[in-house]
Amino acid sequence: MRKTTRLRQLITRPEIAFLMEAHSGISARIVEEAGFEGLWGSGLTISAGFGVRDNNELSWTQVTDHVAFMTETTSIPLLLDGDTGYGNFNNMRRLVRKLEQVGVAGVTIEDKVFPKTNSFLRAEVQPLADIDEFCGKIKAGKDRQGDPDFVLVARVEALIAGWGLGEALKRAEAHHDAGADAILIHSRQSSPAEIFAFLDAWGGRSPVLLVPTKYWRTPTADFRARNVSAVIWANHVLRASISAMQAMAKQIHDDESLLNAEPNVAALHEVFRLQGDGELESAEKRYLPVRATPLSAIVLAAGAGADFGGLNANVPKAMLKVQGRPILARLLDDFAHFGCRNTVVVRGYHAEAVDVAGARFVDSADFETTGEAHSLALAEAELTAGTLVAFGDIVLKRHIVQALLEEATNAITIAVDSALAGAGEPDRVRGDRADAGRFSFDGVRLEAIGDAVPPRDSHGVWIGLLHVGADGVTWLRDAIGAARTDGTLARASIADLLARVHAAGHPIRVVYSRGGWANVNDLAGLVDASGL
Ligand code: SPV
Ligand code: MG
Repeated sequence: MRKTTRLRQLITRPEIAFLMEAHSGISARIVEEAGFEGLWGSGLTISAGFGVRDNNELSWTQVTDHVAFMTETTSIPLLLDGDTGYGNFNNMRRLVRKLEQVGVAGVTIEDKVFPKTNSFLRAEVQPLADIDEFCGKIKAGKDRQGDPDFVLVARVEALIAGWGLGEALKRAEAHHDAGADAILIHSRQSSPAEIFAFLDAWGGRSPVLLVPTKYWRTPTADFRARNVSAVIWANHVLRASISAMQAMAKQIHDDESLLNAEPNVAALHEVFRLQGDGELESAEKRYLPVRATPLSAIVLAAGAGADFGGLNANVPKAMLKVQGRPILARLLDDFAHFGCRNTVVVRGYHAEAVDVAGARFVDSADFETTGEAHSLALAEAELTAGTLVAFGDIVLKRHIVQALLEEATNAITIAVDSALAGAGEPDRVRGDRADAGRFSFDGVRLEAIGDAVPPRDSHGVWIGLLHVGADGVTWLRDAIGAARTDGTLARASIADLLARVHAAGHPIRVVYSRGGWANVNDLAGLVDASGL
């Protein structure tokens, strides 16, 4: 059912309806969840929420833009307090059309003069509109509405302005004749007497809405007994939040701590729930591309490092800082950037000093006498399809990880720096082709790795980063098992394991890049890394 139709039903059915004030998207949602059938978009509380006065200090477009958030977050109809219609009949026509566009179900306009003043302020400055002029505004609004069920409520301010019952009835009659769907009769008295007198005299000629802010002691049974169509609780959600905000701001200010605050505020997950985060989560599942396999990482950070001039006396090289961040933390950030949420770090030298957020740890007791393959074997259980294996002492530019992941397959894919082709570094690599430039690096296969590659034949150097796919997991585990069996595991390098995989006839893919990384194994490496 359209919200307009629903609002019309609420005010025309025999049973009383209750409209609750809201002034923002979140308050509107809270009101709906409380069980209310309709919303009152209060001019007073929307202005107050912006910290301005209820004197048309907000422009009409600021109001309509804001109210759009309230209708977007709710499914119950909203009756907007349209003040005096923000001008003459022409402004009123524009208002009605705009309100329909933003999903507002109805509007109330009051027979005062623009810019209006809140009805409870200064009785002496509540000039009433000329009746004919106001009736023209009602007609213009009704003529312009596109949806026949859009509701226009005419609000009679004669009692507020102190003109008495006779004037109130005269105006109600005129507004009704001009086409208003309902009358809102307002009073500033703490007794409902003048409202009841009006209701008795009006005799149900049209639906009537009340705002019992001042005559709040009146039992709702009395409104029911007089066939009131709808009661508007006009400002209580905002007033409740003001009290809560004042108390909490003061408490935290005085305590300089959140200790007494946290138990007395809505939980953060309640905020997320009200914002509709649950919907976004399921939409993400539906619309975002999913990685076939989630990304995880094993980082080998057991070694002390060579010559750092004492910098690594109490921390392993992976914890040395580059541009203010430990090398390991930077690496984890780089991996997290590509969706890696599960990292295991193998620690050894000064294990207690290796402490980075978001990682789990495996400790190597004999890191002094063992090498890379031994460390990897300690984390063997973590080797799953979609695992990055990396040395803990490399500093990278992210495009290297990106290129590796783009080329990654079910096999094993290794990142190779072709700028070091022909150099005598360890972990030399020979592919079935040299790096022939930016657009020709796809599909290169490993032919040899490590000492088996004479420097002059090398196409580059493995940078200490590889990706293992589903098949690669099995091959790498087999290689670890074989090294364990022949007693070479303890001293073996990762390159040795890769050589075994290759020797067993399995394909290893090579992804070339040029520079953009540093291996921080000594002071010179640390200097290189700072330039990245
Ligand atoms: C409002 O809520 O803004 C109203 C009702 O117009 S009252 O404040 O009582 O005028
Ligand atoms: Mg108002």
